Amino acid sequence: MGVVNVTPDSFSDGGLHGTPADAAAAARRMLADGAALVDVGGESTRPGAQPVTEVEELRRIVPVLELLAGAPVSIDTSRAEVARRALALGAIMVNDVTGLAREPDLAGVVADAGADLCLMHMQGEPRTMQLAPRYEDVVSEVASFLEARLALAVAAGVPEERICLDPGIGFGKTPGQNLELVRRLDRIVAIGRPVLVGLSRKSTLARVVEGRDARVATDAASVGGAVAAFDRGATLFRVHDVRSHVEALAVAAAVERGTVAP
Ligand code: HH2
Repeated sequence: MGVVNVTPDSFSDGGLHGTPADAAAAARRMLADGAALVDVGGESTRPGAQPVTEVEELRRIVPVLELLAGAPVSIDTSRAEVARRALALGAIMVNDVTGLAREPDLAGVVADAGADLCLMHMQGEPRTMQLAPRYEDVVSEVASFLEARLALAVAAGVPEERICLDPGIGFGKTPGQNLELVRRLDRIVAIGRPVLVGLSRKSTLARVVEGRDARVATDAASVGGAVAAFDRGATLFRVHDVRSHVEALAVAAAVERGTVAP
């Protein structure tokens, strides 16, 4: 899954795509590089980010989705109305970083459209989530949350086969908690749905490589994180540099199979 942020303030690519045409061109490059889908988002969820209005979120994403008609697009939103508009414009998946906590009606919108749904765990909200993340056991708490949200989505009519789960790396978690979630990813995988991870360029990886104050990790660090998550059962990867991840994960998968051809 290639990341296409149409925001002025996203943590690694904020302001990168100046116009809708730039964003759509970047998305098409990611698909040409081997992405299975592109995740278009109009509201930054980086630590400290302020929410944008629904009108502004729509203003940012609609022109990009219009230009991407026919391409496999996921919409990164936690708002039901934004999801509804995006699905009407051809998006095939909704990626909700609040796991239906912000607008539970979103599940019905996904169900009506017959779309896929990604449910992610977040503690708190982006504006404050990194101030004091607190867990007894981060892995079992994230797993319990995801199990409960999966049940909620299914009860709202989204078929289980259309749902994937995401531990939400960096969303209300310390660097140690993020690494622990990847180390024990088997607990999330055991829920029985495909697991998506977003480690790409996140500060936990930069901390590992560069020390305390680093904020944006390199693509090499990101690839290392993705391969470690793959080894523990992740099957979907939300990434900025698609080509390096496609190549690294193709090799990791070939080693897993023990054959060159899939
Ligand atoms: N991470 C970000 C945004 N959306 N969605 C899922 N499912 N998983 C993630 O880990 C995830 C996500 C944050 O990264 P980015 O989009 O690059 O930055 P921003 O939120 O500042 O736009």
